[in-house]
Amino acid sequence: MRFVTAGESHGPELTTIIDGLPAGIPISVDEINHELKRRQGGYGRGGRMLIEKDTVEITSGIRHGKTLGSPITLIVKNDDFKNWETVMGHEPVDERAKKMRRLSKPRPGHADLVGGIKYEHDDLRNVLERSSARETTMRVAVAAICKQLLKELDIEVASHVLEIGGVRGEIPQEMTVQEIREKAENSSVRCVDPNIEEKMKEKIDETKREKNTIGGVVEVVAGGVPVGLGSYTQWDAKLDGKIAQAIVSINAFKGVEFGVGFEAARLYGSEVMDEIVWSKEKGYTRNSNHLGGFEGGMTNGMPIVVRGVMKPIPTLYKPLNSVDVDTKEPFKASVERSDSSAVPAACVVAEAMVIIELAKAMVDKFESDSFNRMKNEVKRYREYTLNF
Ligand code: EPS
Repeated sequence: MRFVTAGESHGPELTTIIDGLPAGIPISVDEINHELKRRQGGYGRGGRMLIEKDTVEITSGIRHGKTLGSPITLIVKNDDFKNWETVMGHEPVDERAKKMRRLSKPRPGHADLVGGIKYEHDDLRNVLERSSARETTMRVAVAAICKQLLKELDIEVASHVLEIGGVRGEIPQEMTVQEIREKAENSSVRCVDPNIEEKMKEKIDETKREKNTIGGVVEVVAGGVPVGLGSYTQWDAKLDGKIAQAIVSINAFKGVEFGVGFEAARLYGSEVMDEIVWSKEKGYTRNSNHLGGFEGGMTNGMPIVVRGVMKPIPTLYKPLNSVDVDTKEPFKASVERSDSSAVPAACVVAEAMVIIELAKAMVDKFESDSFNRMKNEVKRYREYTLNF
C-alpha cells in the first residue's frame, strides 16, 4: 500500500491517491470528516483554522460504502483559496501580479531558503506553499481510511500530548489505549492529566503574549497489534524503523523514541529488557513494556509506544535575523499569522502516521486483495501465535 499527497497550502485543494488497499473495507465518510476535525482543533491554533472547515470528497475507489481495491482519491478543498485566486492561480500572470505576496525574505527554521536554492525559485512562496503543514490534512485523511481497516482487525490506536513547552504530564502505566483516547479527546491540549492541562494552556497563553511559539512531545500507543509485523531479516524491513521515518517526516518533528527511548542510555540491561511470561489465555507476553512493543524490528504483541518531539513552529511574530534574497541585506523576519502551538494538532498527525504504517504492515503481511479473506487470515494467524 502506498499514497501520495498533492496540493499547495493556499491553492484550490489538497488531494491524495491511495493505492493497494484491499477490496471490501467498510468506509464511513463521517468518520473521515471526524478525523479531519480532530486535526483542526487544539488550543493554540491560529487564524487559518477559523477559515477552513475541512471535509472530504471521494472521487474514486469507494462504491456503496466499501473500498473497490482500485486507487482511492480523496480531495479536501481549501476555503482560503478564494482570497488567493490570483496569487495561486495556474495561468501565467503579469509582472504586477507576480509581486503579490511574493516572498524574498526567508524565515529561519523554514524550508524557504534551502528550497529556493534547490529548485531555483525566484519567489520563495513556491516553497512555503508546499512545505506548509497544511499538507498533513491529507495524511490524516489517508489514516482515516486505514483506521477503519485496523478497527475491523481489532487494532486500536490512540495519542496524547505528554509535554508542551517544558510543561510535562505523566501517564499512569496501567492506562489502557481506550482510556488514553477518551481522556485525550476531552482535553483541548490532548493531555490525559486535567491538572497539567491547565498549566499547558497557561504556557501557550504566555508564549502567545510574548509573540513566540513552543513545541512539545506527543505519544502514540497502539493495542491489539499481532506478533511479528516487520522483520529482523533486512534493515529496511524493520517496522520500528519505518515508523521512525514516518514520525520524523511530520513538519517540525525532530526526533522519535520507542518505549523507554533515550532513557535506555542511563539504565542497566536488567532494567530495560521485558521478561517473557506465558499463559494459556494470552500465550507469550511480557511483564513490562520498556521496549515499546518492538524486539528485533518486529512487533512483539505488547502495545506499541512511540513518542515524537516537535520543535516550536518557526513562523514567529517575534522578529529573527535573516537575509533578503533580492538585496542580500539583513532584515528582521516577522509574520502576520501563525499558530503559537500546534502540538495537539501534530499529535493527531503522529497518530495518523502510526496508523498508516500499521495498515501498510498488515497489508504487506496478509492477503490483501479481499478484505474478507484478510480478516479470516488475521484471525487464523492470531490463533497460531496464541498456540505457539
Ligand atoms: C502553516 C501556517 C499557517 C497554519 C498552517 C501551517 O497557515 P497560514 O499560512 O495560512 O496562516 O495555519 O496550518 C494549516 C493550514 C493546517 O491546515 O494545519 C505553516 O507555515 O506550516
